[in-house]
Amino acid sequence: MKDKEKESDQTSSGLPEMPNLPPMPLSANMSNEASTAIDYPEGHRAGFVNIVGSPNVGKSTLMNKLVGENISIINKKAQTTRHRIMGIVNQPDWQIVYSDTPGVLDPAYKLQEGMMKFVKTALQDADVLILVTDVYEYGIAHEATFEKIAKMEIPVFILINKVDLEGQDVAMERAEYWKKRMPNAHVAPISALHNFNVDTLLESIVEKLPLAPPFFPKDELTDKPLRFFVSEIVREKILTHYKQEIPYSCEVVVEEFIDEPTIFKIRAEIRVARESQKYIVVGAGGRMIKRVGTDSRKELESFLGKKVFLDLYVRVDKDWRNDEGKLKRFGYFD
Ligand SMILES: Nc1nc2c(ncn2[C@@H]2O[C@H](COP(=O)(O)OP(=O)(O)O)[C@@H](O)[C@H]2O)c(=O)[nH]1
Ligand SMILES: [Mg+2]
Repeated sequence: MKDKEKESDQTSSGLPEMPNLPPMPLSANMSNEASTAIDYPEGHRAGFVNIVGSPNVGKSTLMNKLVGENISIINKKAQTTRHRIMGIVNQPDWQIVYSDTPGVLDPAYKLQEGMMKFVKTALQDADVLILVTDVYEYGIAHEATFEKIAKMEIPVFILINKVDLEGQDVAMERAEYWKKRMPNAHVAPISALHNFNVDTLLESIVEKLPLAPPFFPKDELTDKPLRFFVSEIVREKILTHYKQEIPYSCEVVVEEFIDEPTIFKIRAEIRVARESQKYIVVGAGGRMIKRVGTDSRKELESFLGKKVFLDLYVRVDKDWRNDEGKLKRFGYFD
């Protein structure tokens, strides 16, 4: 009898049956329909335009400007972006799937290894590559990545960002430097923050797109579900409010996300790596966490377009940054 029961737990392939998972809320514009179901005109162009570069050069700012929506969080602290985030721009006869990626670096811990994996796949599946640098940079933060890009046969744009901070001379000098280092690349100065040269860039990108059907339904804006953006908004507030290692030791996990007619009820946990960090994040008398909560709720309300009740907790998740199992659950590894 016991054996029989055991047997009934197995599917015909011999693998245990999938557990009954609760449904994941998806954003309204998310869908898993195959691209064959989408209508598109003859001569349609589509491609993956992937944005890479050193930390803090303005990749996410550029991505948001190109997409026209704030889908990637921006902060003056380095390593703000931890995931590969897609932003889709649609026109009747073309579709661009941009990918914002974490800044390139030599990984010092497992989380950063996961972040670099996103960069690696973005290098592999790009139809057009955008390497963002800024007026201060010679070379990029991870030379091996640069060597890889230099050997690519797809169109590569090298964009020298933040030209608003330096004169024309510096921009010209940097452009010469990059043209020498990568003669096949299209080099251009931009200011993502001030929208300088961004429209011209878009036109050049469209010209380089291969003939292809759309990859996503034409009304989709991103590949990520709404709750991903919820955790990112809270994480951005953590980057703003805390110093030193705290932002790099926090992960935000959305534990509950209930969409009611007039309100979103959200429960999120800030996971820290050590007990001492928990005290800092909570702050004296809970003052710090309250500030993060209030700021997050305000931004969530404007992002979601509805009232938000946000329940924010802090929990120690010991050394999560180096735990592959946990990182998998947080979406950093497949
Ligand atoms: N002055 C100036 N600052 C910029 C520009 N683009 C981005 N920034 C700033 O640079 C910092 C890093 O930007 P972010 O987009 O998060 O960089 P990422 O790490 O490469 O994604 C932020 O404080 C931005 O506001 C620009 O064109 N000019
Ligand atoms: Mg970024």
